[in-house]
Amino acid sequence: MIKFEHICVLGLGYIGLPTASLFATNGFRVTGVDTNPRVVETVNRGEVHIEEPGLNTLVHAATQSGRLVATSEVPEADVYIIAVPTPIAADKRPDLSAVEAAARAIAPRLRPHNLVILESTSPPGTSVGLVWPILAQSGLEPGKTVHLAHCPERVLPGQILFELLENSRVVGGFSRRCGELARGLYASIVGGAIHVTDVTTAEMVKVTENTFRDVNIALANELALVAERVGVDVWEVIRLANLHPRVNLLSPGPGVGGHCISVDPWFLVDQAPAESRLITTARRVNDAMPAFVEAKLARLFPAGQSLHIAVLGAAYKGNVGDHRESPALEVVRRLEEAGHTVAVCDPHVTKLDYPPLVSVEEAFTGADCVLLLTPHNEFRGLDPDWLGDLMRHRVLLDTRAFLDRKAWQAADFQVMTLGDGTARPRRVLPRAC
Ligand code: SAJ
Repeated sequence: MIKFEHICVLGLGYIGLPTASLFATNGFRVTGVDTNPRVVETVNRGEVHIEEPGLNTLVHAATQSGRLVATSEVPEADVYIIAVPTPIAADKRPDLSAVEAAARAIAPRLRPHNLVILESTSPPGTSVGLVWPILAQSGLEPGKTVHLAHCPERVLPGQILFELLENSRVVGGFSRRCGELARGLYASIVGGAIHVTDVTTAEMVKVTENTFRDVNIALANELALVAERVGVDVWEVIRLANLHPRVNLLSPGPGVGGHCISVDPWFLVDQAPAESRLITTARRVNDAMPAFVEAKLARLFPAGQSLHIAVLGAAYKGNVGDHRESPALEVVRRLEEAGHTVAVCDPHVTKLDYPPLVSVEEAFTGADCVLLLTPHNEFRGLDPDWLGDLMRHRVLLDTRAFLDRKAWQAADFQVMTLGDGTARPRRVLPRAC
């Protein structure tokens, strides 16, 4: 029976830091490794560099106990967990350089019976085709003297800690034994079921989950475009269609952002471009939504007019401060490029290079239109009467159908949502019908 005591987590980001802290607070000795010296210093002070509910307290507890220490050097350990970013490059191809660098840093430290786990979401084939050949340079044999598994993270930003503990996990082993060893390790922190499969299947499962969500959202977004043509409200269509027991459409919006759903489908496309036509189209439909928002807004005012637009939200989704790949920022960029003045407020985003964030009052003062892009709960508490008095025109375009339409209408706002059918008049039925 192999006993794991010392875990080295490579990458102290959204997944690595909570995972390292959870293992530490569950009795393991954990070394967290990050290439960014500021991250190492912050964690060793018991603080966090990312915004996630509850993470501060957990990291503080882990470092206070002396069981979590951050460093920039990979030590010898029993288990290595790779939790580094796997972004896409400008050409939409996966950039696995951080995974490769992590594997290269681990290889010289490997000893018999070590377990190496890739947690980073990766294209199917990464463990076998990229990670293992590098680890094999240690002279150890896969599935025999050293163990390799893929345990993709599946947690939702904004509720990472809860989901790390409660979600089920899929664990893929290079061999059955590798999978069982990884299952045993995760069972010490995970309350949900742990399903063991082979390593490449586990990689594809994770990417499939996010691709499913992306394609579903793309369908909702496409329905919003169709509804605008037909002249009906897509939100009412989706609400009623979802009453069917076998229909579960997600919601339209200004696009799909974040570091997961807007990225991971490209991992499948990269593996099989000719076969991934639907997946590619879904990505393109979602990426086209910021342009659709801009066009819908432009139609509300006389052509050529330069507007002052109050934007609610910069984060990629509601109630988080993460603005990576945020469609809100793409909408803002487009509006500014079209000559409009845009004032953005976001109570969750703390660091943003551009645009500068302003208070709600500043954003609304003199505005021709309010544009809601991110559904933060705080925006539900806004007082349309007071804000309307600050504005030049009382117009609201709510891309998430999030605000209380009746309350804003009662304050004399002209209220539109994305896909509400107001872009064009309702089409009459063709005569043949
Ligand atoms: N969005 C819509 N309409 C919807 C739902 C979401 O437009 O109906 C948009 C959001 O506003 C956001 C984007 O999609 O811009 C993605 O948000 P999300 O909440 O759907 O997902 P993420 O990226 O925050 O987290 C996903 C999750 N995957 C699945 O639910 C299948 C999470 O469980 C994964 O762990 C995470 O990706 C990841 O790390 O891969």
